[in-house]
Amino acid sequence: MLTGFYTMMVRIRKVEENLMEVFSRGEIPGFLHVSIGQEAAPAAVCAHLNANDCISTTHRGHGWAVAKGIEIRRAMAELFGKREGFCLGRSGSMHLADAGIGIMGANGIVGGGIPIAAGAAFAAQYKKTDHVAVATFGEGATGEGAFHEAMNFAAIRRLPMVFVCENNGWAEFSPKSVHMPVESVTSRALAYDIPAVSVSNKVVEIYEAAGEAVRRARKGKGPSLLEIRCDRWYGHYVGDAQKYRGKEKVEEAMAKDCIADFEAELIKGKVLRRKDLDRIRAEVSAEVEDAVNFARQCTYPDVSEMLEGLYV
Ligand SMILES: Cc1ncc(C[n+]2csc(CCOP(=O)(O)OP(=O)(O)O)c2C)c(N)n1
Repeated sequence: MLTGFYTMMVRIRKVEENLMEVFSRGEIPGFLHVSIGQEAAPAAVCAHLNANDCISTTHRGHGWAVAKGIEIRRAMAELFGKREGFCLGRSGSMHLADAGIGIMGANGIVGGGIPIAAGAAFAAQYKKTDHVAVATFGEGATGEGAFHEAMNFAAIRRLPMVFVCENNGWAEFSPKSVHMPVESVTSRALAYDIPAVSVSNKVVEIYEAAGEAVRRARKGKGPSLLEIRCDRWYGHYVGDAQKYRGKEKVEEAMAKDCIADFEAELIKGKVLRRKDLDRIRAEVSAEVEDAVNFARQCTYPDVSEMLEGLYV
C-alpha cells in the first residue's frame, strides 16, 4: 500500500511536470492549473474509492483524475485537444472527465462541482447502493453559495458524501486571510453538524482520515468534511509570475514536499531502498512520456464535427 501511494504521487507529479513543459511549448491550448505540492490528497483519498464511486474535481484537478484511475494516454490526448481524448478533445484540462470510472468532471466554475457530487451521492442513496461521492475543492470555493447549499442538503439527507478541501492558502491571487473569516474550513462544517477534521499534507495521515469518512458514508451515516493543509508550489495558473506572493513565500512552499518527505519515511522505515524509488520514478516517467507521445500523434477534430453533441 505504501509503495502504491508513492507510485501514485510520483505519477501525478510526472503528469503535471510534463504538462507544464508541453504547455510552455504551446502544444496545449487554453489555461493550465497544476497541483504540484498537493499530490498526497488525491493519492490517499482515491485509494478508498472504486470505479462505482464518483468524484467531482476543479480547475486544479489533474491529480484527482489520475488517482481515480484515468487512462493517462487518453487524458493527455484530451488535454492536447485531440479527438482520441475522453471528451473528443473538447473539454481540455478544465472539464476533464471519464464518467465510466466515476470522474464526473473538472469544473471551471469555482464550487461548481460540489453540488454535482451531492447529486451523485443522492443518486447512490436513492438507488440503495453503497457508492459514495467525493467533492474536491479549494478553500476559495467554501465562500461560494454552492458549497453551503450542498453541505446543507448533504447533512439533511445524510448523503453518502465526503467533502475534501485542499486548503493551499491561496485563491487565485488572494491569501485566505482576505476572503476567509475562519482559520480552518472545518469550522464551516460545524454549522451543518457535519463531522470535520483537518490534517497535514502527509499521505498516510490523509488516508486514515479519509478512510473514516468514506466508511461512514458507505454505512449510511452521512457526510463528512476533510481539510488538507497543503501548499501550492506554483502560481495560480502556469505562467503566473506570482509577484503578489513573493519569492520567499514561494521558496517556503517548495521546501515542503509531500513526496520527498514520504521518500525519507519509506527509506527510514526500510520499506523501499533508494534504488527502488529510482526504479519507480523511471518507470512512471516512461509511462507518462509514452502518453505525451501518444497525444502528439493523435488527430485534431475536424471543424465539421463542431456541432456534434451540442444541445440547444
Ligand atoms: C464562480 C467563480 N468565481 C470566480 C472564478 C475565478 N477563479 C478561478 S480559480 C479561483 C480561485 C479558487 O481558489 P480555490 O477554490 O482555493 O482553489 P485553488 O485555485 O487554490 O486550487 C477563482 C476566484 C471562477 N472561476 N468561478
